[in-house]
Amino acid sequence: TVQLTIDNKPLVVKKGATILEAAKSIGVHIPTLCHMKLDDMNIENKPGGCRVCVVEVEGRRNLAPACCTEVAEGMVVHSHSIRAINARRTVVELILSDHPADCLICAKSGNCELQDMAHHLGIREIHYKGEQSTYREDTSPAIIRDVDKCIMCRRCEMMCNEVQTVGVLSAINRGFNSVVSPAFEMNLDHSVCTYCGQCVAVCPTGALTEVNQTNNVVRALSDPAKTVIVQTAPAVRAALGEEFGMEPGTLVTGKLVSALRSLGFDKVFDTDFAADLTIMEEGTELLNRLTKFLEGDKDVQLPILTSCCPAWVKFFEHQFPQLKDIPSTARSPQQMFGSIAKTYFAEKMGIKREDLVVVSIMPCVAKKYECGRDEFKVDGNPDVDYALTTRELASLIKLANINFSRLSNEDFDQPLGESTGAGVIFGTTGGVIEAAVRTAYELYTKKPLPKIDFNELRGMEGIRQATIDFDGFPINIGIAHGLGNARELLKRIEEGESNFHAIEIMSCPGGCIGGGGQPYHHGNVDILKKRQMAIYQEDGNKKIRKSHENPYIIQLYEEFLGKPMSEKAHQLLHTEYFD
Ligand code: HC0
Ligand code: SF4
Repeated sequence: TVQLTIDNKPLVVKKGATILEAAKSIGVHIPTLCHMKLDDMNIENKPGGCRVCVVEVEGRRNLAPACCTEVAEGMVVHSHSIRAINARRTVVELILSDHPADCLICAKSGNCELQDMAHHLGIREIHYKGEQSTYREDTSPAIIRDVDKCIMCRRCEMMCNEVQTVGVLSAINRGFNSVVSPAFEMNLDHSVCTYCGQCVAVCPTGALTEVNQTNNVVRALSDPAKTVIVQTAPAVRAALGEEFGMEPGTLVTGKLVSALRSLGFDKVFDTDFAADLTIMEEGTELLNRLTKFLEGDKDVQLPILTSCCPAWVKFFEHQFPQLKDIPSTARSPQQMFGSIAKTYFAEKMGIKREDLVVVSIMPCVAKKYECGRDEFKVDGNPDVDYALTTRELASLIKLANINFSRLSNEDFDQPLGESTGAGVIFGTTGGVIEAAVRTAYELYTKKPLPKIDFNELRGMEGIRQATIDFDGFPINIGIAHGLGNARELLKRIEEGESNFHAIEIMSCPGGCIGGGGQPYHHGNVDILKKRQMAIYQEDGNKKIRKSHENPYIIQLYEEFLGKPMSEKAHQLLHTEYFD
């Protein structure tokens, strides 16, 4: 251990800790801009680049960046001496001298850490005149890069390269022109970007934001010729409240439904219903493959990989095309919902496909890209028309002056609004495979589950594994969240090391609760854990907790689809992957 003093308070910390960590341990807040640490996940960005965290250390001539200076025995630190404060102001003024001053109309206004920092430091004047570099805006199906607003904190680079191992973003150019960009200033949609949105989730400024489709939705809602229905993803209900000042982990399912009804949607449905449907298809596919395997079929593709996360799909299409026969062919719940809505539901209601608009509310930015993929369109008409992020929905609710916290709780509409606990847990890492196990176990063993909660599949570790006893047949399950962890697991499969039967992969750390479209968590992993707890709480509250017991799913098969993996189910609920 090391003894030191920070702001006249003595403390003891472990050797190797930084001044920033030491200060935090006694509740001293040192402001940071480029630094970001996701505790427990081994994710830390500390390039020491912005210098906002400089502190005065007695006996040292230069100020020390707290994020990357280790504590030393007897160190005496002053975190807010006049020298430190002046230096911070200068640093931020220099950043601002090279930054567009369009806060009033910036997409990030109100959520911008640079704006907050300027306010926190009381900057009223910019004494320096930088050279404003100008880059063209890069618009992709999911993400907009407004590169003039890049401040080179390189958090996005950390997420893209180290956490996701996609490697699209890196620093280019020098001096005032330096920014983070794909190689050769290529557009994102020409790169191997997965649209996971983790760069957007950590960008402190307006340099990276999602494509905003709220106006398209408002226009559709105002068109009397259109029937507009909405589906909400599992993870949205565990995070939307944060946008309205509620504690992280507050479940707002009933208020969410009520707000969507107030906004004017004709039907408020649930993606969780389609998650149950996904389990019917994917679970059956798993059992088919297992049966063939047990019969000695050497060509059977195991392990089966989940396929509901669109960034993960794009990742393996680019990076592991040789493995493209392994993932389940089941479409994601978002797309299954759209497909069923524009066939079964439209027929039931007597609405023409082109007069039905399907909107989804997703914690994800890649869902915008997914719903635009050609294979999910019929004669150019997409199964899902618009996918809004949780943040975009919050802005719509605010635009309509809805007092969210005072809304009463309402229930989803039927038939596409009924879901089980299994559908709900899709929203967190480990949930999709737990939902699949609940159904596959009962279908395989023809016995009721002895217990519904599979705690061995839960948690936040990047790669997890567990063996579940299917009445004498041990099923080996793998789970990875974050694409870097997924890559690690895929490598093991390629090297023939793995004896997994089924693997769940989600692109975002934490799964969908940590999606790139969720309220900004500013690196606070506790927020993700609270959202995760909320998801399991919702599951526990549900009367029905296994997908195959959802009465409306049973009805859908009876009235329309026949049985799982039927020809019709294949046509409407499955897909193929491309190199
Ligand atoms: Fe997810 Fe989904 S669980 S990807 O994380 O599978 O976005 O919440 O909606 O589609 O259901 C996201 C969340 C979904 C889908 C579902 C899956
Ligand atoms: Fe990288 Fe994901 Fe951002 Fe694409 S969306 S640039 S893959 S972090």
